[in-house]
Order: sequence, then structure tokens, then C-alpha cells
Amino acid sequence: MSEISVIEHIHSMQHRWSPQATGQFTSLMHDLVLSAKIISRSVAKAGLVDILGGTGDVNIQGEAVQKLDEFANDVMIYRMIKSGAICALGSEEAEDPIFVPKETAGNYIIFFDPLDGSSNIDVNVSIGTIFSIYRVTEGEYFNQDDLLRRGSEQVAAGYFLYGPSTMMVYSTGHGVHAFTLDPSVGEFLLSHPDLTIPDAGKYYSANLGNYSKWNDNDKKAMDIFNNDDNYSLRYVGSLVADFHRTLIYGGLFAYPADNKNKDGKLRLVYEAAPLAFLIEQAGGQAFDGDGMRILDKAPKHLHARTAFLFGSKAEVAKYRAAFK
Ligand code: AHM
Ligand code: MG
Repeated sequence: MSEISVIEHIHSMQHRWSPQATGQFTSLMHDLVLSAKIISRSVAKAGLVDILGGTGDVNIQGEAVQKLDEFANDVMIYRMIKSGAICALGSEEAEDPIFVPKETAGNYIIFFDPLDGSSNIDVNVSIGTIFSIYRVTEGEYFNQDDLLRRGSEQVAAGYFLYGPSTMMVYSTGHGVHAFTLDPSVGEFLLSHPDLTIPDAGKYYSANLGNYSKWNDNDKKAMDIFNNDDNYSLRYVGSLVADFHRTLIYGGLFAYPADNKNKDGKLRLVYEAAPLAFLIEQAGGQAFDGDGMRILDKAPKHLHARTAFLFGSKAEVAKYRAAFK
């Protein structure tokens, strides 16, 4: 059996689609993969070392910072800057982006949610790291506003899922490919080439505890699934895990806006845009609460939130039909 590591895969994709590439992107991905291996190692030992629980701080999102959140954030920032491939980065855990000094800057911008699913850290439920990569031409970015790009401009996006196995799922705009970390060799090996989402699925996913706070259209849309015996409910509460199940099995995920989170809860730049990039590459769809394609949305600021609906074409259409 031929075993392909993620870095070999990235090399071969570059050779095929961007033969002029200088290697900076591969170097960025190499350090990203290394960051995830380091985070994965700590996640796996979470109960054995003093890394469970909160730090006592509250982040920019107003949420309690977990020790693992902070650790993952530090690892990502350190490794990404060290890669020499980025000119700026933004983290869901940090208020402001970091700009790399010109002398050591590369041509890429990376945004990440270092550890998504924080509420699941202490209970050994799947969590993950989400990343989103943009390219700049030299001298193109000057300040924070120049970082506010539409998701459709991403050159790559993906996530690492720290579950029963650790996986990496990524796309550079040429399909979606998934790798599983083989701990015995310490490499992510290609396990799911050219992933596509089924056109229809039997699971739907939402925090139904928010039902009373939704507007009438979202209630009506969700009732289609609540009242149809062909659908089963699944909700992990870690976006990466809910996304991964939806990608593999098909179906629907929805986190609508509600009267508490008027713009939705999930973050456009750090969560929705990269996952929308992947789901479209896999043949699915992703919209906000007004039926706007997530990838067409221009973020007003780096921590902007959005309603987020994605999944198989059939279930997304059913949900959207309730709005007509
Ligand atoms: P986080 O990035 O701080 O972990 O928050 C995002 C998480 C997502 O993983 C998940 O989809 C959502 O928040 C769950 O929200 P809720 O607990 O309101 O259902
Ligand atoms: Mg998150």
C-alpha cells in the first residue's frame, strides 16, 4: 500500500497546480502540521498533566480562557511567525492581529481558531484547530482593514480534529483531502482523498436549546427536521466535530442568529469562512441567515460573527425553503 504524507501531498498538489510556487506555502503548511502535532500531543495527555481547566482570564469573545486554549494559541503564534511564510496572523483568541516585521515577512496571512470547542476540553470530547490562509502581493497590506478579505479569496483552509484519532482536512481549492495522524510514524497519512459530501444526509445539527430565541423563519425551518422521522439529531458543540460528521455523512448544520446573539455566535473569519471553503470544495453549500453565500461576505472586523448554515444541497435547500 502506498502511504502519502500530508507534506508529500501538498508538494504534489503544488507541482500540479502551481508549478511556479517558491516553496513558501509548503513551509507554512509544514509548520502548521508541526503545531497541530504538538497541540494533539498535549490534548492526548490532558488529564495527566496540569493543563485542564481555566486560566482565570476572559478572552476577546468574553469567554473563559482554558489552559489548553492558551497553550494552543501560543504554539500556533510561535510556529507561524517562525515559518517565515506569513506577513500577518489573526487568532480568535487575540484581540488584534500580529504583523510580522518586513525583513522576516512572507506572502501569506493566516487566521486560526487555535482550539475550537473549548467547552468540550475538560470532558474529553473532540475539539480542533481551524485555519484559513490568504495570499498577498508584496506591499499590499498596510493595516488591519486590509486583512478583511472575503472568504472566496482564501488560497487554502482546513482543520485538525483531535478526536479518537487526530485528523487533518484541507483544501487548496482543488478538492478536499483528509489525513489521519499515525502515531507510530508521527505523520499525517492520506486516508480520505477527494472527499465529497453526499447530496443528502439523515442528520441535522443545531443547539435546539436556543429554539425559543430564534426568529420564526428559523423555527419553521428547524421544525421541518424536528418533525420528519427520517432525520436524527446530532450536536457535539464543537464546530469542527459537527462539521466533520456533516462532511462525511451529509445532512445539515445550523447555528442561526438569536435574540441574544443578534449576528449569530460563530466567527466569520476564524470559523465560518474556512469551513464554507471546504464544504463548497466538497460539493456542499454554506449560507448566512439572509441566504448570502458565506464566501461572499466581507467581514466588518476580524471578530465579526455570522449565522451559519451548511451541509448537503438537499437539506440546505429544505431549510432555505422555509424562508420563502
Ligand atoms: P469556541 O471557539 O470558543 O470553542 O466556540 C465555538 C463553539 C463551536 O465549536 C460550537 O459550534 C459552538 O461554539 C457551540 O456553541 P453552543 O455552546 O452555544 O451550542
Ligand atoms: Mg471556535
